[in-house]
Amino acid sequence: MEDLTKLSHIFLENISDINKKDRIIILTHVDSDGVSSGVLLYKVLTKKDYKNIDIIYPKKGENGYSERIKNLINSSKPDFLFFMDLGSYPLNFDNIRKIILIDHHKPEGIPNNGVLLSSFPPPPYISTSYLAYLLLKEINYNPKDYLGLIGEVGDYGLEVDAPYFKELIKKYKKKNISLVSSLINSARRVKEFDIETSLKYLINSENFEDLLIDSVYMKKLLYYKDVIKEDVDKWKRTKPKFIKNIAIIEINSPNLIHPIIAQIWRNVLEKYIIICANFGYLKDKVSFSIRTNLDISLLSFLRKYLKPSIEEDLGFGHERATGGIIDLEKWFDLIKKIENDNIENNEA
Ligand SMILES: [Mn+2]
Repeated sequence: MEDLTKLSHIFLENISDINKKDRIIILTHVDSDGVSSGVLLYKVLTKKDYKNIDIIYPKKGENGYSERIKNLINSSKPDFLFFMDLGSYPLNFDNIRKIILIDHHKPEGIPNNGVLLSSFPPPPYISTSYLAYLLLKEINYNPKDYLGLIGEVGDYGLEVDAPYFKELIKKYKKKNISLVSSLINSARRVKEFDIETSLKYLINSENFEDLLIDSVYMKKLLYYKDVIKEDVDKWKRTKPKFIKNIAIIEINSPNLIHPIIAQIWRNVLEKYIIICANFGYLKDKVSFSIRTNLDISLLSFLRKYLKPSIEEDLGFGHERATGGIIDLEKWFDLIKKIENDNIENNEA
């Protein structure tokens, strides 16, 4: 990644342009990194007396650059738009003074009037919430450290080599940070897609301890966590089908567990490309996740067979973690292409 001091200067320059009465929209991803990023920024800005702020997020199965989101943003006429943890694409929005993107995915371009603050490429592995924390700390805006940490642990786990990480993990304890992070992730994984609860859970906290007390939010999130655990247990033993070094696992769950199942198999079949396809998450669609431990680019792998598409959230993300949501027909076509390609390779 670029030098943090340099990035924070760019950040300060752009963030200081915002007037107290400006309309600000924070558009954020819905996983623990996204939700904690959005809330971290929201809390910093409200403390600084910016009053006209809303947090919005993509719907189930939607990404941050869909037509619906574009229309929603254009009709609510923000002066400033923050894009958190949603990647960066060269899409244009009307009449927005500035778009500030904070992210760690591989950028595909930048919107007009956009400034991208990115920790890509790693190392160090710095998630969006952690990058937001580091940037805001660097410019003395006093961000809440635990909000940065929750997303970092959600995306990259407990053994990260990032600034201040060791001391923060010690301060808040591995077990507790992991719990909170997985509670937030559970809200977006269950079929209810209850982001309002995970947002309120974090917004209502003044310090990390508040997240560990028995609240209505926590009760709900604990229930979601159980639902997901049970469902993962149910599907994790599904036998893969193999095409050369590609393992395909087909499941049928209403919950967003395909990334977890792919992750589990990634660690079992270390020399394989793992594709977990979920036929039950969205009606008439196949939602799939690709993971691998191999030193290859899954983005390039997938793009060999399919054109990346924003509407299908297809073929973006990370070199070792990507996926998409496609029609059944397109899915079977993809499998056919992979089969043909690998049979030819076998013969060569
Ligand atoms: Mn992230």
